[in-house]
This record gives sequence, structure tokens and C-alpha cells, in this order.
Amino acid sequence: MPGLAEAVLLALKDRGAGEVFGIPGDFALPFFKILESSDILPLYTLSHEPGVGFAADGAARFTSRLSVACVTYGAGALNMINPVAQAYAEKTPMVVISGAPGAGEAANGLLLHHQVKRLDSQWEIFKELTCAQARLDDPAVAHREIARVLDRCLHESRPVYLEIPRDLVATPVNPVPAYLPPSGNSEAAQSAAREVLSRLAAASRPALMVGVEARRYGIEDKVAELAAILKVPVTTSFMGRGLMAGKNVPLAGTYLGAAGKPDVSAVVEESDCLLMLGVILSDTNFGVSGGKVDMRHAVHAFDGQVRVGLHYYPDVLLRDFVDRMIAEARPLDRAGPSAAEEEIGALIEDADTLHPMDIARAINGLFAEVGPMPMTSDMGDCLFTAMDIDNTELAAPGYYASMGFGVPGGLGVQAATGRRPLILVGDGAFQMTGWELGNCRKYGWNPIVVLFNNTSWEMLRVFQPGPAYHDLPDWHYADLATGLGGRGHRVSTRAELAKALRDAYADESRFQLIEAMLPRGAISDTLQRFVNAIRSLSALSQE
Ligand code: PPY
Ligand code: MG
Repeated sequence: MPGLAEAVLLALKDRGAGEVFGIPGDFALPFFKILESSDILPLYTLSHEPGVGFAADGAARFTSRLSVACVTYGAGALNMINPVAQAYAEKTPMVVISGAPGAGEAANGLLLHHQVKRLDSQWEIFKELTCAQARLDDPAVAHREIARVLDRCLHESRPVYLEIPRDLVATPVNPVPAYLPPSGNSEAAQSAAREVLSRLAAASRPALMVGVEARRYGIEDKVAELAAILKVPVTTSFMGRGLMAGKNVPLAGTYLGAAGKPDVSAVVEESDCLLMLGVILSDTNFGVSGGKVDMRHAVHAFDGQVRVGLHYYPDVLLRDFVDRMIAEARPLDRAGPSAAEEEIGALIEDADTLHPMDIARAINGLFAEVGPMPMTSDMGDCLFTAMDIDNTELAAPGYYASMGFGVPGGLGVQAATGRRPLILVGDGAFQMTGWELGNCRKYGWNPIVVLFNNTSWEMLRVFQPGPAYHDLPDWHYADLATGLGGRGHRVSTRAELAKALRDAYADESRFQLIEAMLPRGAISDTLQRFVNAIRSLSALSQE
């Protein structure tokens, strides 16, 4: 019989986990020791727990597999609350493993270090952030508890929480049962598919919007197949930007409501039957549409159910629903107004000052030459700028919108996929988690980081012009790269940016930090439309 820690690791591996991100602490030391000596999954340590959570999140988004974030009790786990909350909101299957006090340790009447109010304060907090939890304090049932929690993680594609008392890590437990795929109601999937197909056929402007669940449940190819049969315009949600990249589906673009390109918004808002597959119905995905999407004529397949107008089919797996649609779909041949994304043109390599749109142009130029790289983006204008990078795999916190994801998320992508990522981040977010780049050398990671340095919390300035606290000092980040084990490039002109990108791409020996100096107030076209939209909506509501 395996010991408890080993049983957890074997079950994780059996369910597809490829690695563990973590930071140890004394309550977690016994688990970490077994993690290393058992050699079941590789361990990547980072510097601060938020980085651990973001790295695991980035890994899961790219691989569509379980990711693992391992921390110690209290000071460690509570440091990771925000990334776990984001993973919950944005549906990433992250397994949080926390060390915990041993069974006898609570009995001596003293407060234990790292304890908040009660010994189970952390448990209560994580209950709110995860979709299933287990405290593995009973070796007789641990195998079933581990399977229950890990299976839920995959079924719901949301974080789960496992707490391991430090004195039990080597206690023998029964082998964990194999993964049990979800069943779903196939009859409901069939009826839903038929109703939706007939609604689509009756519509004059049917359209498809693809959201993150398509990636989470690994069915982008099926969605592409369905789109190819139906021949209707295809869009992605804001969160889903980067989905269907390289899938040979003519993509009209990414829906951003009034912040988006008008022809893409028209496809969605003028549709009389919008089929949303795996789309998170959030304000960032829909809010700036000013209520223009008519949900009574829309179909929303999400979180294990299919909503058709005002009724819904429960217990329908997205995969089954799409399979049933593929089986019976007929071409509708309503290609719609636009089948290709608008181009922003090539970068002019001259001595002009940089604008965010030049960064999009420069990256498009690089990808055209060398092929696309997997991307992560932080929150801020870098993410809005990414909307003008040709549709390329992109993971970003477009809904929960935490800062700090970009750099550690990208490291997670490289750890989990072995692919060299391109990371977009602003100076504000870089100050939070950019230092995790110092861990690249240890693991041979060599991301290219494009740091949008406008010496501001520029996006906040956009929401609330005026206050001086939006100004950030110029820390000369590129100069710090050498000390962290990478190479820095500070660029202020379009020609310098193009050269730095090429040099960075050619130098695979270490991470590359391209610090793109941007004037305050220079914002991407999308952020500008976003601002205009918000202003005109708030003006309308004040009338
Ligand atoms: C996300 O950002 O959460 C996504 O799932 C979108 C995505 C698209 C392509 C690659 C990885 C993630
Ligand atoms: Mg900034």
C-alpha cells in the first residue's frame, strides 16, 4: 500500500497532472520530501505563493489538464487566495495541496503558529474558493476522498482543496480508484442538440461564440468541426481570445461589445440565434454591450447545462452536446458580413516614439516570420493590445481581472508544455510578480517578456483621470534583468523594438525582458473604444 502522500501524487499523475508548483513551509516539509524523493511528478519552486498559483493556472489553461499548487498551512496557503479565486472564476482545474498540523498537534492547548482564529479557519476560507475539499485525516477513507475531490476538479474544471496533516504523509492507504469520467444525461444532450439545430436553421442570422470551456474540456477541434459544418460566423468571447488559433476556422473576431470592432459586434448583437459554447457570461465578456445581446434568442451551453432562450436542459456535458450537434448538423451557409479579422498593418521601423499598437504590429511581424508562440498576458492595456495580435493561443485573466498573472502564468506554460512563451505585462503588474523571472535560470526557462512600461497604472488613469497616484516611478526594469539571470532590452522607438524582438528571439540562452517605453496616455485602440463605450453608457444612464 502506498503512503498517503504517494497515493495523492500517483492519483494526480493518473488524472493527467504533469508537474507540481510549490513553496514549502514547515507544515508541508514532510509532503515536499516525498514529492522530491518519489520522483512521481517534477516540482518547480517559485518565490512567492501568488506566483505558484498563477503558474499552475497558466499551465492548466494551456494543457487542459490538472495543475497542482502545493503550499504550507496558513502563511503559505492564505497567500495564494487570490490566484485560486481567479482560477475558480475562470474555471481552471487547479488542485491546491496544503500541509496542515498533525493529528495530535491541536491537543496541547497552545495556538499553533500560522493559525488564524481556529485551526480550521483556512479550511473555511478555501471552502469558499474551491468546488470540492477533503482533509485527509482518516487513512481508512483517504483513497476515496482523494478520488472524489480530484474527479470533481476535472468534471467542474474548477479548483479543489486537499489538506494533508503532516504526521500522516507516510501512513499506508488503499490505492486511489481510477478516474471516473462524468456521465451526463445523453438523452438531454440529444434533445438540446435537436432543438438548437432547428432554432439555428430557422434563424436568419445565426452565429457562434466560443468561450474558455471549449479549451478546458479539450473540444476545440470538435467545435471547429461543428463550425465547418454549420458555416455560420464564428467569434470568441473576450476571455476566449486565442481559442481556435490554427484550427482553420474563419474567425470573424473577438466580441468586445462597444469596445470591439463594429463588424464583429454586429455579428453577435444582430444575431437572432447566438450559440454560445462554453462562454462565461461576465460583464467583461458582455457588459460593454449595453445589454444588446438578446438572451431570449440565445443558446448558452455552460457549466453542465444548456440554456435555450428561457428554458434549460440540465446535466448536459458540453462535449456530448457538441457531438450530438455534429452528428445531425446541416450547412446553414450564412457566412455573415465578415470572415476574416481586420489587419492593423505592418510595423514601420523608424525612430518614432512607441505606441501600444506598435507592439501588436511588431509581434505580428515576429510571428509571421517565426511562427506563433504561446502567449500569456497580464491585466491592463497589454491585454487590450493583445486583441490586435493575430489570433494566437493566449491565456489571460479577462474576467476576474487580477493583476500579476502574466509572468508566473507564462512560466507555468513553459514548465508544462516545454514551449517558449511570449509574455505581455504592464509595469504595474510587473512590480507585483515580475521577480519570478529570477527562477528561470534554475529550470532552463527562456520566455520573452514584453513589458509595457508607461510608468503608470494607465488603465486606472483611463477609468479615473486625474490622481497623481496613478504615476509610477521609472525603475529601469531592463537593467534588473541581468541580475535575475536574463537579458534586458530597453526600447523607446519602433526600430529599436523590432530589433529587440528579433535579438530576443535569437537568444535562447536565457529569459529576455524587452522594456518598451510608452508615453503616458498612449493606449491601444481597443482600450480607447472601451473607454468611449463606458463613457457613453454612463452618459446614457444619467439622462
Ligand atoms: C483562458 O485565457 O483562460 C483561455 O482558456 C483561453 C486560452 C486560449 C488559448 C490557449 C490557452 C487559453
Ligand atoms: Mg502601466
